[in-house]
Amino acid sequence: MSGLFITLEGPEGAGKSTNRDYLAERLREQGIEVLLTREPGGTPLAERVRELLLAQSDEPMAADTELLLVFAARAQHLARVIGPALARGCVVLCDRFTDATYAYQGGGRGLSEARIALLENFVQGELRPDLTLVFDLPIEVGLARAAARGRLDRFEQEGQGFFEAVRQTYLRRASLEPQRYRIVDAAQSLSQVQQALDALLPHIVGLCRG
Ligand code: T5A
Repeated sequence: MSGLFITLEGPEGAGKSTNRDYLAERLREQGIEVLLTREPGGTPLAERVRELLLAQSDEPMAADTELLLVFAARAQHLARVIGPALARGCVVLCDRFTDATYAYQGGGRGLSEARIALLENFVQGELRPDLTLVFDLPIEVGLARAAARGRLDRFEQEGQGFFEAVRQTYLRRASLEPQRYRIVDAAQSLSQVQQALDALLPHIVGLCRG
């Protein structure tokens, strides 16, 4: 695989989608071919799995079911979109990936990291992101931003403890592998966050150009 795989992560309402688009613009200005995508989703079939994951339902979803659905969507996304894009040398900017599984299904739901790692290896082989930007902010700030947009999805209705565990899992993973992760203070104003991304741009462009 000759492209570059960049993922954007963080708790609810951290500004991942907004800043993914901003970063894509900056990279395209440098003549870099960029593919934007997201998880869960990224293909028509994986988007249908996303709907199952986010929808409220009278039947509670077992944590293992949730985990398997996340990885089922990911297998499809990798086969149809991410893998081919990396093979043709694209920079892939993906809004959430497997770090979200460790954060939500691991930290939030309490599933073991070993179980998640088993599926990660099965579905992804050796593929891991080359760079992961973690948009970090106090969970109440992110939840307020998400709530301002309207109806909450199934995850957004979880409690404070769930989201605190999500946030701490991201921070712990980032501290264990500092060469892959960059933490962005997402509680700042949008223009300050984008200044922070501008400061990271030379590093990102350097990675893109190999
Ligand atoms: N999930 C996902 C799992 O459980 N396991 C997995 O493996 C994966 C991949 C959906 C859910 O799926 C779960 C986690 C999620 O709960 P999602 O849609 O990507 O995933 O998640 P959300 O966090 O819900 O997406 P959001 O769209 O809410 O958040 P974003 O993308 O972080 O934020 P964004 O850019 O849409 O911004 C939200 C609002 O805030 C404003 C924006 O304009 C927007 O209105 N905003 C700011 N306002 C002030 N200051 C700033 N700095 C701002 N930045 C953005």
